[in-house]
Amino acid sequence: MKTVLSGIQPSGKLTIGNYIGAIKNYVALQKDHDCYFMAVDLHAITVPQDPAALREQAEMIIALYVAAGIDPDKAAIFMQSHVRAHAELGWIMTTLTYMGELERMTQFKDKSAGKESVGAGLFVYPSLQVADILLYNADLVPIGEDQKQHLELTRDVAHRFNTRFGDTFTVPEPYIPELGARIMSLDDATKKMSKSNPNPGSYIALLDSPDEIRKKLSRAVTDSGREVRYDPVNKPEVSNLMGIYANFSDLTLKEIEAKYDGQGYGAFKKDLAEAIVAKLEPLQSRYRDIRESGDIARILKQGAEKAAAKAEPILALAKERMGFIPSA
Ligand code: ATP
Ligand code: LTN
Repeated sequence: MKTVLSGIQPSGKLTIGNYIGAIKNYVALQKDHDCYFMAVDLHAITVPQDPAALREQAEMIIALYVAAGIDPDKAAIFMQSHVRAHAELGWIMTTLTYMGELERMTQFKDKSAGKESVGAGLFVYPSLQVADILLYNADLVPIGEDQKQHLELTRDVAHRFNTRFGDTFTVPEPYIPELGARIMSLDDATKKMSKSNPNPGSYIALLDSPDEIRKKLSRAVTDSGREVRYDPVNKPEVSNLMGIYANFSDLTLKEIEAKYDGQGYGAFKKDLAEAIVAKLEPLQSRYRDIRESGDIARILKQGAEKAAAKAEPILALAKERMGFIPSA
């Protein structure tokens, strides 16, 4: 059985971009893979986080994983910081990553742009991600397109380690959705929808109320035409909304075009809002049940134990290959 690993940062409220780009595939992959899904809290602190908000956002991710359909008895659901091997292999991987490689990372460039002081952790962030993935010998990593560059770095560092110290790590493959790999902001189709965007109108959060969802979609930017047609180059805003629609319904892009032929954007946006509400309402109700059940601590304990059991021997082997004296 192949191994799957992925994670989301507790750095804000999860959006439909996180759902389409990542969580939807986590749910699909758990059926026939050995799965590890975490909230990457050690990554989230590479930009300043308020402690109370960090805790709340981390719990939110875990509860949303379960509410979205990840079964904690099938997949390990855990906090990155509960499995200490992440921090340890993370350090080791910073020593195997080149400065030039880190300087080329677009996520670092985007997140540090215009900031006066930037923590060194933001720069070495990708090395920790390399460790996250190699620690489980993951074969597949479900991610959105923005993470492709980090995955390529992971593959390069895995090769580098294997060449220097002998075959140790599996070289992972990305698993990126065909439609929805990059959901764009509702207010600006040149920017990725992102949970840390200060404008809440730019994203739909998985926990937004039905009325918020309707309002945000009615305000979503479109072009001045009235044709519902998939053409990402010339009609990026409408094409983005169509991609979201296809992901939240059983309709294909062609069927969406046919359905709204000659109708303008009003009816299309209204139906899209209802399609999202219909999917999110049951998810939100499961979410509330899980938060109220007090079950999260147990899920996290079980998940961390399963994750550590897989990770520890892989870390021990890597250290031994590098020449560390094994502890007795
Ligand atoms: P932040 O704004 O804090 O950087 P984010 O919303 O970009 O966060 P991450 O925690 O960085 O989310 O990403 C979690 C997963 O969701 C990753 O696999 C990422 O590729 C995916 N993802 C995030 N945003 C989108 C999006 N707009 N479209 C598709 N996938 C996305
Ligand atoms: N860098 C990712 C989050 C992340 C991740 C991982 C994703 C950290 N470790 C391991 C997949 C596998 C992000 O910003 N979305």
